[in-house]
Amino acid sequence: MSTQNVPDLETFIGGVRKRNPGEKEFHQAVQEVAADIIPFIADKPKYQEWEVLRRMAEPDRIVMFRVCWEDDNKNIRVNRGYRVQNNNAIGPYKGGIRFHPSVTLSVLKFLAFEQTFKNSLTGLPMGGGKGGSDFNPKGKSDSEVMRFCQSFMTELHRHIGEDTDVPAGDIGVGAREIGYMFGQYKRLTNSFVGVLTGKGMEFGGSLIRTEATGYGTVYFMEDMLKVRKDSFEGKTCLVSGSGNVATHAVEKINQLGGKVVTLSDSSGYIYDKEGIDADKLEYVKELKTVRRGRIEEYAKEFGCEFHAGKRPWDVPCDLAFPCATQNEVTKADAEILVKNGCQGISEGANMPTELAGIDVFKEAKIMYAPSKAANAGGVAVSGLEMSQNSARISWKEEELQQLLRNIMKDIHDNSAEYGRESEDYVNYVKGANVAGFVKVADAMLAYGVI
Ligand code: NDP
Ligand code: 2IT
Repeated sequence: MSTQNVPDLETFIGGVRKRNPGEKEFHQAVQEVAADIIPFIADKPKYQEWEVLRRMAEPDRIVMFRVCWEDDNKNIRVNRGYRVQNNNAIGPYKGGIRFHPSVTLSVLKFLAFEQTFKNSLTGLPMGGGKGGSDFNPKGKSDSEVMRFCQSFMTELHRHIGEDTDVPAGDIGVGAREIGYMFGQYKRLTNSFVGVLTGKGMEFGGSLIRTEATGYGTVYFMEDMLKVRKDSFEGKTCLVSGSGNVATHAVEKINQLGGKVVTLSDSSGYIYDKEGIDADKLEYVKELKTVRRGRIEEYAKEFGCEFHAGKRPWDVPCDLAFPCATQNEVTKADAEILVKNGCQGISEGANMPTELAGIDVFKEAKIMYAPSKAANAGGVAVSGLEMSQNSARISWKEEELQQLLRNIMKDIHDNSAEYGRESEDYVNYVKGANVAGFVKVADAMLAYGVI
C-alpha cells in the first residue's frame, strides 16, 4: 500500500498514455472519468492509498485471437477477435460485442472501461467487459455472417460463461448474430445457459431488450426535462444513426409527443421536416434489419433532403440524441447545437461527444446526459434477462417496462445527487462518474490488493 497522494490529472493521464501508447479512445474515456474522480477522492485516503482508480484503468484480462472463415467464393478470410474483461468486482463481466471495421483494441478498451461504470449505475450485479472484431458485416451474405459468428464463438467460448462473462449485441451485432453465436456456444459446450443476452424469445430472450437502450435514453431526457418542469411535447429532436438504438429512441420520442426530423448512417443524414412518424419508422426498421439498405433510400421514398457525408447537428433543434458511434459530435458540432438553441443532449451511443464538445455543453449549462448514464437501459434489461434465465422464467412485458422506467429514473436521480452544482444546474457527467465509481471502488477495497 502506497501512502503517496493520487497525482493530479495530467500526471495520472500521462501514465495512462505511456502504458497504453496510441490508444486514443481509451485515453479519452479514462480522462473523462479521472477528471471527476481525482477531485472526488482528494479527501478520501482509502481510495488513494489503495490505487483504486489506477487499478480500474487496467483491464483484468484481454483475450485476442484469430478468426478464420471461408467466404462464398471459397476465399479464406482472416479477422481479429477480442474480449476485454475490464473489471468483475461487482458481478460477472458484462457488455456487448461489436463487429465493425473500425474495431481496435483501443476502441474495445474504452468501451469496457465505460461499461464498468455504466453497469454499476444500473444497480444490478454486473462487471464490465466488451468484445468484438474488425469484421465488416456490410455486404456479406447470411451464410458468411453465420460462418464468421461460428468461428468467432469457437474461440470465445473458452473465455465466457453465464457466471463469468456474458456478452450481448452492439454495433453490427443484433438478433441474427446473437442467434448464430448462441447456437455455436450451445453446440460446443452441450449446455443451454444464459451466456449471451439479447437472445431470441424462443431461446431465453427477454421482452423489451431490443427497445431498452433507445427507450432508456429518451427516459433519461424525460427525467432531465421534468427537473426543469418541461416535457417532450412539441420539441423538435435530432437523432443520429438508424440502427437499434436510434430507431427505438425515435419510437419513444414520438410516443412522448416530440418530433424527430433526422436519422443518419455512415453515408449521410436525412432531414424530414414533417417528422419521422410511426409508419416511416417501420420503413426504416425494415430497411435496416431486413433489406440492410442505406438511409438515402428514405429520402427517395418520402421525398425529403439527404445530405451525403454529413452529420445532422447543424439542423436547428430543441433536443439532440447521438445514437450512432463514438466522437460523432465534435467541438464545432457542439457549438452549432448550442448556438441554434439546443437545450439538451442525451447520448444513446457510447462516448459520441469529444471531450472539447462536452466542455461546450457544460459551459452553456444545457442538459447533458453522458452515455454511461443515458444508454444504460440496454444493459439493465440484459441484467434482467440474466435473472430470468437463472430462474428459468419469463417476466411479462408490463413488469419489464416498469422495471426499465424505474431503473432509468434511479440512474437519473443518483447522477443528479452527485452532480448538483447549483440550484439550477446539474453536472450529470460528474454525477454519473462518481455514482458509478463508488460501488465498484468499495467492492475492490473489500477484496484487498488483487
Ligand atoms: P447498429 O449496428 O444497430 O447501428 C449502428 C448505426 O450507427 C448505424 O446507423 C450505422 O450506420 C451507424 N454507424 C456505425 N458506425 C458508424 C461510423 N463510424 N460513422 C457513422 N455512422 C456509424 O448499432 P446500435 O444501434 O446497437 O449501436 C449504436 C450505438 O449505441 C453504439 O455506440 C453502441 O455502442 C451504443 N449502444 C448500443 C447498445 C445496444 O443495446 N445495442 C447499448 C448501449 C449503447 P451504417 O449502417 O452505415 O454503419
Ligand atoms: O454498450 C452497451 O451497453 C451495450 N452494447 C449493451 C451491453 C449488454 O450487455 O447488454
